[in-house]
Amino acid sequence: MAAGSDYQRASMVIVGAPLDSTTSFRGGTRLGPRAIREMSYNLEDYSIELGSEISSVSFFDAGDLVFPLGYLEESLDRIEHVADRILGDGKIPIFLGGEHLITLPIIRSVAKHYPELVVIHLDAHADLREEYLGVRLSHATVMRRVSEIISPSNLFQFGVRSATRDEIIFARDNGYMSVDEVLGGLEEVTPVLKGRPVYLSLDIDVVDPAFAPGVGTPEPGGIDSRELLQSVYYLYDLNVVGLDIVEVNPTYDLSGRTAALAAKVLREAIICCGAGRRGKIKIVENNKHSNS
Ligand SMILES: [Mn+2]
Repeated sequence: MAAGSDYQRASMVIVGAPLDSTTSFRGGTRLGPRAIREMSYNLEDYSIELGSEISSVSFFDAGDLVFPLGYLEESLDRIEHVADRILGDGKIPIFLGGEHLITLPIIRSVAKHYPELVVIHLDAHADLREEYLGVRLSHATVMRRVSEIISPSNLFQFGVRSATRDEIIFARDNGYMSVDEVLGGLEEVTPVLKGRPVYLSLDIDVVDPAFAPGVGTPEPGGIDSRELLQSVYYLYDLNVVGLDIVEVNPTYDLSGRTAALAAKVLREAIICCGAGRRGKIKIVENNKHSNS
């Protein structure tokens, strides 16, 4: 919805990364990007909360990457290459998963361009394992690998409610983790992150399975869809240099509600980030999410 046709003029570029290689419990995330696009056509152009139209932001949809099935490293290299190109052109990459491992090659690229990079990670799972099922590259290890690139002290995790004892110890000793909660943690952390380059990695399973059942590894006890949307408004005051929305799995998405939520979150994120690029938009009255 509302994506322009001109790559050159776009400030943001959407890329579908339908990787579904290391998904351990139940597959299907490769169908995520197209389901999010389809649901986007149901949305209004206008965001009441932000007082702005998404069509006022110039963004381009580059379509989906094609991966050689079974060749994981080659697939990850392709993602990194595309991220390099988008960042090299001075644009914000927005990746739609696909499984969470896509975040690793994206961060490899973003960290090259922004050495002071901070990653905000919303997820039911810590994804901090040293290895999983005997391998180091997995959707369950992705944030551990990311922390090796940016340093664990630059990784901020929210909404986590599933982890091993070792993952919790690692997070407590080295990073920042807001267990269960999202909004309270963001309230605490975002003032400190202002001005720094920020990447958002959003695993849709941070939301409770009641609101987002279409995921590979459902974890009860999550936030509701309203709280996820409110979380995204924190991006408004931050210098967002890239983001992803991962793990939407249409195979288990009753009524398409997970893809619908992802599409709406994406609309709000695009407007928030676009506003930062062109000198903040005028916020509607009674909006408590921004003081700009
Ligand atoms: Mn997860």
